[in-house]
Amino acid sequence: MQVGYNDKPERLEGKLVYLADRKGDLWLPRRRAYTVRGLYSDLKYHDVGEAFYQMQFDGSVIRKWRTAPLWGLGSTAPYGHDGASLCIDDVIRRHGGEALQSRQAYTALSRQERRMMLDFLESLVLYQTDRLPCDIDGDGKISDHFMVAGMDTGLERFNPEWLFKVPGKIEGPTENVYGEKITSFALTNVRESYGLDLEYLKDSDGDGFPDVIDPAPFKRGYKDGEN
Ligand code: HEM
Ligand SMILES: [Ca+2]
Ligand SMILES: [Ca+2]
Repeated sequence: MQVGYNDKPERLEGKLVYLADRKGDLWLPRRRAYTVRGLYSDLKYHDVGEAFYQMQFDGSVIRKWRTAPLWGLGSTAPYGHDGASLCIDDVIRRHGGEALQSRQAYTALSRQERRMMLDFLESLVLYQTDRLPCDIDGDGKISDHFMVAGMDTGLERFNPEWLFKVPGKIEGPTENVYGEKITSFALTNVRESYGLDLEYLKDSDGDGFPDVIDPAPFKRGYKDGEN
């Protein structure tokens, strides 16, 4: 999904981008490389000092942690693998070891410069793709009343259930326990849309073992709970 800011409705909007080409009846994946922007991690392990060390129950000590991607930082407090830092300033000041110079550079900034740095880090917020307005049927518009399986689902957005082979059909307008009018997004065709009756998913006794591998497909429990 390509996401950009649209000045007119003043919101982030998405657009589906195909990573495959249609050839006859088949979709052929392009398999080309792509760049992920804004991850802010080297995805490597570093010793960032004692303040991050963790003693395990067997007495061994974990000294290296994988650099946590900073995207989403603004809404993912508390920080550090242990969540021991309640704010971003705290977790930066916890850095030592291989990151000592970075911490020193940070603490040497003026108050105002530090504020700018934190403002930037706090601006790294991830959005929920399934709530993002998005043109998923490719007609070039984002509909306010997107119809799926004959039901008005409201704002057109990237909800995977709309893209199923058998799209999810929502319950639609109803009343909640307070008598208020609401739209229920509960699916009324869960079995068909999720393919729960497909040969390899069908689970007649509902014990989590599909019939095809369940020695007793009509008694709950694998081999009736014997083993
Ligand atoms: C000014 C530069 C830096 C800033 C602003 C910064 C910021 C941060 C923040 C905000 C976190 C917490 C992320 C979270 O919990 O979601 C973090 C974690 C981490 N950072 Fe940095 N960092 C800096 C430099 C470095 C450097 C130079 C290294 C390594 C050489 C490093 C290694 C790590 C590691 C390994 C973690 C994960 C710690 C854990 O999971 O407990 N950082 N950093
Ligand atoms: Ca559309
Ligand atoms: Ca079963």
